[in-house]
Amino acid sequence: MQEFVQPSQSTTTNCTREQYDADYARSIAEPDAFWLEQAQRLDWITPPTKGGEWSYDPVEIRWFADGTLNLCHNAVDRHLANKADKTALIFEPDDPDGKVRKLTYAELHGEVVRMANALKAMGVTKGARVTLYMPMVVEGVVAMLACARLGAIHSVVFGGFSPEALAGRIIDCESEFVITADEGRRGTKPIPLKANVDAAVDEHETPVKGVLVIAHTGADIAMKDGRDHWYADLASDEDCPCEPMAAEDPLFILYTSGSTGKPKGVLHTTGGYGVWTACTFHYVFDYQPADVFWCSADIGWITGHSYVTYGPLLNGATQVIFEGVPNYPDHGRFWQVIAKHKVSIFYTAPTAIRAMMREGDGFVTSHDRSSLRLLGSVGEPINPEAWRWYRDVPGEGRCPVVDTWWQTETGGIMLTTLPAAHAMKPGCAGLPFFGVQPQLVDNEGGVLDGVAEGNLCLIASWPGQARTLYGDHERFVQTYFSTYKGKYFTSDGCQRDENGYYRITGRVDDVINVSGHRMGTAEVESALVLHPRVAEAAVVAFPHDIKGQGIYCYVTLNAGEDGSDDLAAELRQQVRKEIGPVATPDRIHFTDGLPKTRSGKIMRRILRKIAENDYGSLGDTSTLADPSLVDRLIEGRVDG
Ligand code: 6R9
Repeated sequence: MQEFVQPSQSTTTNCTREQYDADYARSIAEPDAFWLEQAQRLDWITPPTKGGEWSYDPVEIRWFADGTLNLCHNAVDRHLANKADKTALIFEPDDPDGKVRKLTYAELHGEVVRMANALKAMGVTKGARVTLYMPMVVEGVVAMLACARLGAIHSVVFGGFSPEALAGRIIDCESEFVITADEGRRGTKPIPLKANVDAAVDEHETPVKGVLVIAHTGADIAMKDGRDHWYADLASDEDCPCEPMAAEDPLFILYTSGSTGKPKGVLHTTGGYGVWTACTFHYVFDYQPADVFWCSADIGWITGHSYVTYGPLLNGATQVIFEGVPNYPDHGRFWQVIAKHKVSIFYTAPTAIRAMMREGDGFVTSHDRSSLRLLGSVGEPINPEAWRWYRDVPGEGRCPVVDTWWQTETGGIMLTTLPAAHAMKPGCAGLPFFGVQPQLVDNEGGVLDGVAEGNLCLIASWPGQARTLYGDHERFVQTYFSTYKGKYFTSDGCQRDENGYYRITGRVDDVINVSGHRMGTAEVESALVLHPRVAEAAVVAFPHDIKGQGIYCYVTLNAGEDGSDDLAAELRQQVRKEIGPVATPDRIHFTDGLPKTRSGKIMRRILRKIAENDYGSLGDTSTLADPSLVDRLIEGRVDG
C-alpha cells in the first residue's frame, strides 16, 4: 500500500479530523437526526420531519418525504437576499480571445426566469421531461435550473452523443421538449447540435413537439415551423415563481451505460439529491465564500450535474464554466484559465491529468497557480504517478488532492478524504463520507472484514441515492440489488487497507471506463453488428496510457468477407454514428472466430487477457469448443 501524504497546507477548514470522527459516527448511529440537521442547508417550504424511509428488499427509497422545496429557489433565488451582486458564473469561451461573460446571482436569476418563461411558452409543465442537448455554456446551466424552477424533469444528453443515441434517450423518457443550440464549439471544431437534433427527431418516431434553440455561434441552421423556436423569441422577464415540489418529486433523469442492453435512465429526486450535493460540496471541497471553484466536467455527465449546476450554486459559490478543451490552443489551457480567473479549487478527471502530464511541466509552470488551494480528481482510478504529478506540479506540492469516488447512481461523492481532516494516499479514494457504509464482499456474497479486496457494496441508503430507473423499477432492482440481496452493489472492485482507506480497482462488470466516461460493451457490440458484413462482435477493455481504458473490438465477418483497414474505418464510423465519438473503438481485431464454451457462451475472460497482452494467465482453456483459436487470436492481436 502507498505511503500517507499529509496535507501540507492547513486550510481554513469546515471539518477537522476530530469532527469527522464524531460526525461520521453520529451519521451512522443516528442517521435521521444527522440528515435532518444537514437538510437545513436548504430552504424548505415545508421543512421535513422524516429522514430516511428505505428498504433494499423490496427496494423502496425515500428521504425527507414530508418536506417540500424547490431547488432552483435554493440555487438562485434565496441568494438574492445577501449575494445578489456576488458572481455566480464566469463563462470562459472556447476561444481564449473570446468574450468572458460574468453573471452575478441577480443576473443568473434574470436568465433563469427568462428561460423558464420560454419553456412555459412552449408548453412545459410540472413533471414534463425536457431533453437538453447543449454545449458547455451558461444557458446549459440556466436551462437545467429553469426546468427545476417549473418542476419539469431534465434529461441532459452529452453533446458528443450521436443523433441515434439522442433519439433513443428522447424516446425512452417520452420527452416532448428539447433544448439545444445552433452549434457547439470545442477547440475551434463546430459541433452541429441543432442538425443532430433534426436528425434524431426527423428520422425517428419521437414525441417531440417543441425545440428551443439558443443562438450560440450564429451558424445558419434550419428551423421547422411550429416545432422550433429561437430562445430570444420566447424568453420574457415576467414574474415566474418557483413550483413547490415534494422532496421525492423527480428532479432529473440521466442516462448511463450498463453492462447489458440500452442505457439506463437513472432517476434522482429533489430533496435528497439537493441535500447530498450541497453537503458534499461544502465538506469535500472545504468550500469558503471567497473561493473560485472550477469543475471541468460537461453538464452531460453526473459530475457536471452535481458539481457544476447544483453543488456550487446551492452553496452560493462563484464558479467557472468552460466551453473549451484542455489542449486548445495549447496544452496549458487549463492552467491559463486558472490563472486568468484566480481559481482556488479545481476538479478534473485523471484522463486529463495524464494527457497534460505527458506534454511536460512547462505548459503548467508558465502559468501562475498561486490562487489554487485544493485539487480534486473524479471519474476513474488515478494512478499514483499521475496523482503525484498533479499534486507536485500543478499543485506546487502545497494543495491537498481529493480523489473522489462516486457514480451517476450515488448522486454525489461517497468515498474521499476531507482536505484538512485526513492524510491522503496516492491512488486511494480514502474514507466514507458521512452516512456512507461501504462493505466488501466476495463473489459468493461473503462479507470480508479488515484488510481485504472484494466487490464494493453499500449497505445503507443515503439521501443522494438514485431512486429508480425511469419507467423500469424492476431493472433498477435487478441491476443494483439482486447480485447481493439487501445491498446496493456498485459493480466496482475495491481494496481496503489497514487504515480503513478504500482504493477502487475498477469495474468488475462489462462496463468500460474510457476517459472517465462509462461505455457498455454490449452497446458497442450492438453498433458493430449493425454493419451488414459483420457476423459477431465482442468488445473488451485494455489498459490505455491516457484514457485509462481503451475499447478493443473482436469482430467476425460473414462468410466470404475479409477484414481490411477500410472496413475497420467503416466500423469505427458505424459506432460513432450509433453512439457518438466517445465510443470510437481504439482497436479492431478481425478474427475467424470468438472463443466460446461448448454451450456457446463467449469467454470474455480470455478476450480481455489477450487484449491486455497478458498471456501467462489465460486460465483454463480446455472448455473451449475450439482450443486452437486462442493461438490464432494471440497471433492476430492488434497493437496500437
Ligand atoms: C462520478 C462518475 C462511475 C464509475 C465508478 C468507478 C469510476 C469514478 C472514481 C472511479 C476510481 C475514483 N470512478 N470515480 N474509480 N476512483 N475517484 O464518474 O460517475 O460516470 O457514473 O462513473 O467511475 O468505476 O463505478 P459515472
